[in-house]
Amino acid sequence: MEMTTGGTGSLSRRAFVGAAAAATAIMAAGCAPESKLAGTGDTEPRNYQVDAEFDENQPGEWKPVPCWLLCGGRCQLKAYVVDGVVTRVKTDDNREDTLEEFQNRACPRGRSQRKHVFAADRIKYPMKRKSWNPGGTEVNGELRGVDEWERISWDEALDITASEMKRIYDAYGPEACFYSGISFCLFPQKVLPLMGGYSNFAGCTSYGHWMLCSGDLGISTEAGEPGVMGANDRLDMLKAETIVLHGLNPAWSSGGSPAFHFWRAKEAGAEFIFIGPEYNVSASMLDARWIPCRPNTDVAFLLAVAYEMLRLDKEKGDIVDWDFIDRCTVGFDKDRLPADARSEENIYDYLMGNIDGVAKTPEWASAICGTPVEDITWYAEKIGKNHAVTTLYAWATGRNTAGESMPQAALTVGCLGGHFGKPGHATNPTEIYYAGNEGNKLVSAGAMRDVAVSEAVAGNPAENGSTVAIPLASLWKDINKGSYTDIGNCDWVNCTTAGMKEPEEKPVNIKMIMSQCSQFLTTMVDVNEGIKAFRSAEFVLSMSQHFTTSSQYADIVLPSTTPWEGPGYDQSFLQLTYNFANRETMYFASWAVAPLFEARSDRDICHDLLDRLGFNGDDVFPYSEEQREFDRINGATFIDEDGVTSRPLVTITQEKLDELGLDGTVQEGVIDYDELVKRGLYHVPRSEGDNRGYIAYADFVADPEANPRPFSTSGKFELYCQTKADGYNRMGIYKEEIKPYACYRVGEGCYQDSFTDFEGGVKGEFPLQLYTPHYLRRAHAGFDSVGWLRQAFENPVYMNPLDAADRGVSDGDWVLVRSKAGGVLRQVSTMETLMPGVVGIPHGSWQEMDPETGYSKSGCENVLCPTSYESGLMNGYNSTLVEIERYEDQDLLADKDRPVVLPAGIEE
Ligand SMILES: Nc1nc2c(c(=O)[nH]1)N[C@H]1C(S)=C(S)[C@@H](COP(=O)(O)OP(=O)(O)OC[C@H]3O[C@@H](n4cnc5c(=O)[nH]c(N)nc54)[C@H](O)[C@@H]3O)O[C@H]1N2
Ligand SMILES: Nc1nc2c(c(=O)[nH]1)N[C@H]1C(S)=C(S)[C@@H](COP(=O)(O)OP(=O)(O)OC[C@H]3O[C@@H](n4cnc5c(=O)[nH]c(N)nc54)[C@H](O)[C@@H]3O)O[C@H]1N2
Ligand code: SF4
Ligand SMILES: [Mo]
Repeated sequence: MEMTTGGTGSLSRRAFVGAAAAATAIMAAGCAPESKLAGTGDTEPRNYQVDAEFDENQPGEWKPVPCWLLCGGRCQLKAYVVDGVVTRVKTDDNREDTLEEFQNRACPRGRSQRKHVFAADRIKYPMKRKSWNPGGTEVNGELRGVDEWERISWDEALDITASEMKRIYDAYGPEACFYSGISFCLFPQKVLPLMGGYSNFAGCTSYGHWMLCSGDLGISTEAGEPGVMGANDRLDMLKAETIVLHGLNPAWSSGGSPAFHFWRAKEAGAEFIFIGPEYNVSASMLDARWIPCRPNTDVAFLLAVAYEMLRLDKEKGDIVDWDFIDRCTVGFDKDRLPADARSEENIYDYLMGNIDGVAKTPEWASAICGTPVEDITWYAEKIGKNHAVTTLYAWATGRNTAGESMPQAALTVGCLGGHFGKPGHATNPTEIYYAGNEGNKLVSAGAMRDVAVSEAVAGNPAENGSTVAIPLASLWKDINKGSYTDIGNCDWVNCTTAGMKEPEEKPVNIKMIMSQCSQFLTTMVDVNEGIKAFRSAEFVLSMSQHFTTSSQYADIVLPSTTPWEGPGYDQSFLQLTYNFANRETMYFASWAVAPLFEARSDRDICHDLLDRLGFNGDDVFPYSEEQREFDRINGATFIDEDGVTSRPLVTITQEKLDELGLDGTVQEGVIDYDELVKRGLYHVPRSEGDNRGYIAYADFVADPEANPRPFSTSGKFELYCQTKADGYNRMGIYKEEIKPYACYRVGEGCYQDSFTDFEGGVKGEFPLQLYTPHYLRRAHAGFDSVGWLRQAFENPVYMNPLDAADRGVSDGDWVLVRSKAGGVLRQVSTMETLMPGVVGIPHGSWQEMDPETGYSKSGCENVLCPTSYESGLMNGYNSTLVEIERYEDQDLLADKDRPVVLPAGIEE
């Protein structure tokens, strides 16, 4: 196995510089094969551009391996394995890189994946926190995060875990167990239901306000996530005259090939526009025109755009697509209200000022969103009906406290221009995994055999999922105060507001916290409250690959394998993320090495725990992972050249089944089994004019009566949506009534809140608006301890030079960033391309708290993002108000020089 120096603490400074230069070169080159670029992680500087030592003739083999985190992309990695040791990583080289068959090339994180798998902070053995003992009497919870650790055996670890779970479930009931993560992972799927259920959060960390009402409005949610499949495919995007990135940053948030699709559109002549608070790297790459807009003010901006479209249409015509409004929408004005409308109010009257006396003019919006008046007018004309406009929004625009009208404002503007269902025209709330290439999947994996826990264990109330749903925006605070307001939940898949209910106060009494496959102690708002919650529990369990924040604050840590280790890696998490590959690709990667140290797969851990909890692990996991992995291949299908017929992908012979000793179907496909396994992916070719293209909403727009939108009451796009208003208002968390049409509202953490006197221009205690971009160094919290990435990407606080000068700080200075929730220490990086008054801290740093001051030394931005009762089922990460001041402390280490946190007390 490779010995790695993944911890930054053990690398020399000179090596940092060399590796940082290499990573920058990777980014700049973007396309050179990894075998020529990768270093070995040893301590001497070397020429990373040409690695003369690498010899493909040495005995070994390239194995396609997964790149598996929630990173916004899905690319190919291949690991060169010599005697069970991975010596090199490269990316997709299965075919030439052409427009038809682009390569799925890895981003810097994927190219560093070797340093992630073989990281110094991989959990090597089961561990127990020294001052904690089972039984509930020797907890010493305040020592969580600072205590020492001891190595224990697997038997001991599983026995303790099972006995603690039984004790807590017996004494306090299932609701006392909080599963700190997303419920599609194995522990909440296969173990906790059998125990009678568990507590979980309500809402969604990801989609923001796009989650709650997109379906109700008629926006695409059929693929499970709001907006996925709501825009056209990559070849159609070449037909757009104008492409608007509204808050979108594919170069960072959709690693791999998507940036290339956008680049192709640029080459094909598209003009790009970026709307948001910073001129980000994607905007810069595409030479976009920047329309500045402060965070959390997009609704005001869009309302003024709609106002201007109507004005210009009246003045000179040809801006508004009235035919589209008539055929495909309801609710534009009082003559077009839907059947279920309970009010005469409507968006037209609201825009004109007939409802609240304020016309939504560019001047009105500009005072809020900071966009120059003439930019609003220019944009309104630019997106008129006769231009082929594709507008792609980031979910980031909905991760805002007052963003409940964001989806409807976007829809309204898109409908006025008629930008749906036609070549080159699209309006879509997100572009992450399928960025720049939306559409039905052209190749899919087969279903893996599985058995539902309710069937596996007779007589058990196994449908018990989460029994307590604490609104995520107040999650930790509610746990700490022992009660929460039940305002319902929403389904992450095909979400509508139907799940929102009238508020009901309920007690909550958490005694056990369990993490697996999520990093909520880093990724949820108000991390300091989260630490308090962790420290108050009787038992905290983490099933983890690395010594993450959630592991650092646990009592028992069970080492999980990564998908590079096998055999027997559970596919549940991986399977899900595989589906995020662009529509033309599906992965069938292999494992590369044996489990590291004593790590075991989540599946095996859950299996053995079930045995100890009084169940039979074999009942719940009756099939081998080899069989299930084979099912994915055997059942894989692709869409044939006619664009509709689904056919088997892989040729499987009886001899192959016999050789593998697995159950399956003999069939004729288009690729041989061995060839597929060697390649590790299948890529469906595309060409212009083929039958595999995709135009979102094409059927609906062609004939809305025959093809109604599935979740909107009227079957049309709802510019007046009674369901939206009723759903939001039912929860009772807003100070003012939410309207059935797109409406601007001042909420907690809004721009106006940064003033004590908005009209008078007097700023308050927290005058700066913080946004928290998804960052190329990490996939959320994933990759945070990888030395190469720390060296390549600083984790500063971005500030406009004017704001920095006002505070007497400049590049590299240490500052304290303070909000009402906590403090974070960072170095300043000034950017002219950031609106004054707006600052940014990259999302995902693990928390390392200074024990004396309580400030985050590691830059964990969610220490700053506050609990917000008004945000309810979503987190308003980008609505955080802060102040910044110089911080003098000679001992602070730049991020790249900070040692990786390792479990104290455990020998390395
Ligand atoms: N590198 C990397 N990529 C990722 C992830 C990751 O962790 N790391 N996570 C993946 C996941 S799960 C998701 S959900 C997606 C999220 O993808 P997005 O939601 O698109 O990501 P963000 O980086 O939050 O926001 C993108 C840009 O929006 C702008 N922005 C921020 N706030 C506002 C606002 O209020 N208004 C406007 N107009 N613009 C604003 C900023 O310019 C920011 O750079 O990313 C995915 N991709
Ligand atoms: N401030 C701020 N916070 C945000 C956001 C933001 O924009 N700003 N974005 C939000 C968004 S969009 C999202 S989707 C959430 C994501 O929030 P999370 O889901 O909590 O984030 P991840 O870091 O992806 O969590 C997955 C972790 O599980 C672990 N893991 C991965 N695979 C396995 C496995 O097979 N077994 C085990 N045991 N562990 C595994 C890895 O440590 C990884 O870090 O973050 C949200 N948080
Ligand atoms: S975009 Fe995601 S899948 Fe692709 S290489 Fe980067 S981390 Fe891996
Ligand atoms: Mo997300």
